Amino acid sequence: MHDQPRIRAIRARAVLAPFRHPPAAATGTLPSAPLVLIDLETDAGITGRAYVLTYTPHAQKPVVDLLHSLGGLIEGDALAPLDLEAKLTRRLTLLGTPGLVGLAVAGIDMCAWDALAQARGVPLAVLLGGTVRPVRTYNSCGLWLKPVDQLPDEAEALLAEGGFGAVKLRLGREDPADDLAAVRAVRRRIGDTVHLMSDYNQRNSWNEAIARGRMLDDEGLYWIEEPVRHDDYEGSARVASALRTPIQTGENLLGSFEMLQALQARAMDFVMPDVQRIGGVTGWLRAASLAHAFGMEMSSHLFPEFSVHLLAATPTCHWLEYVDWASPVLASPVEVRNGFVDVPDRPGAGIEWNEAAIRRHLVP
Ligand code: SMN
Ligand code: MG
Repeated sequence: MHDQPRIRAIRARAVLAPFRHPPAAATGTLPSAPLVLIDLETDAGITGRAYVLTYTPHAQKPVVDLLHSLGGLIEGDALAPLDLEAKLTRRLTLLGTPGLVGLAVAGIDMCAWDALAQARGVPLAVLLGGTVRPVRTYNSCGLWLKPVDQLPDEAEALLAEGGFGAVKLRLGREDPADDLAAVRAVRRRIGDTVHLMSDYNQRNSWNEAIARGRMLDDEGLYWIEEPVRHDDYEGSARVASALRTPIQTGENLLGSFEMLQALQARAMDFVMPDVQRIGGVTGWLRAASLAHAFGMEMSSHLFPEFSVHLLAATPTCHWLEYVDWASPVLASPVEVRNGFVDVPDRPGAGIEWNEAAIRRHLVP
């Protein structure tokens, strides 16, 4: 029998991390990033680390409390992520695990996988059977819903900061003509060889999405993301079959069973689960198998620190979404070189806190 570390405790802290480009999407705005930083301590002297994003500061304290009390449920348990997931899911079946509970469970799962990879002395991607390799990424840090004349300079600056070959533009202005003007202004500046992703953040009815999508169908967009409400799989499927531009969705899928339903409904051409909503590393692996079975390219949503490892172990690996939202509290933030992020060549997922910065941004 090999040594199996056991879980000692979970500690969680809330921080508000400042943005370089505060998000302003069709779904709303964020003044700062409300993060919950999680440490899972084991009896082997190894600490697993991850963070979750609550989108609103009002949800931070409840998630911290949930993490502390769920930590009590798994104290003394073996560091075996699949067993922990099964135990927590079973204990929470009557309540169900979407929402804040799901975020907490996903955060614990990510910490457990990180700690296990550290215990084995390998990067998370390697523990999952992949290799330390570069993953293609696009810059998603800017190009929010702002005046069209500001976009070309910003697009150019975003591309330059990591030698990016791809960038995402947010859509969903009141007047569809303004979205078209935004796409054209950015395209004119970045040229034809740079990939331009776009995101409606669920703002349209499916009729509207088709009408707006037809206006953009000849603009060479790499994908149109979330054209309709995220859970309207049938509406999204109608849009996908009406347009030539690929439809991308997935950031709001809660777990692999929802993903299966969306895939079966042909709701999208490309899929991009979010590691905290899909159920952590465990949920991601299940989602990656589904994407493989459906022959569908799979990208990530936010969380580049974990997602780079996961995409390196995803059979239909497509694009890493690069955002720097947690960078202010990380000791070694994700770095982009020539449009790629390297899987960090150190044990675990590679998350280490910048404690001095955390003290500055801590929510008391
Ligand atoms: C997004 C994510 C988080 C907040 C606002 C907007 C966007 C994306 O949908 O895909 O990055
Ligand atoms: Mg999106």
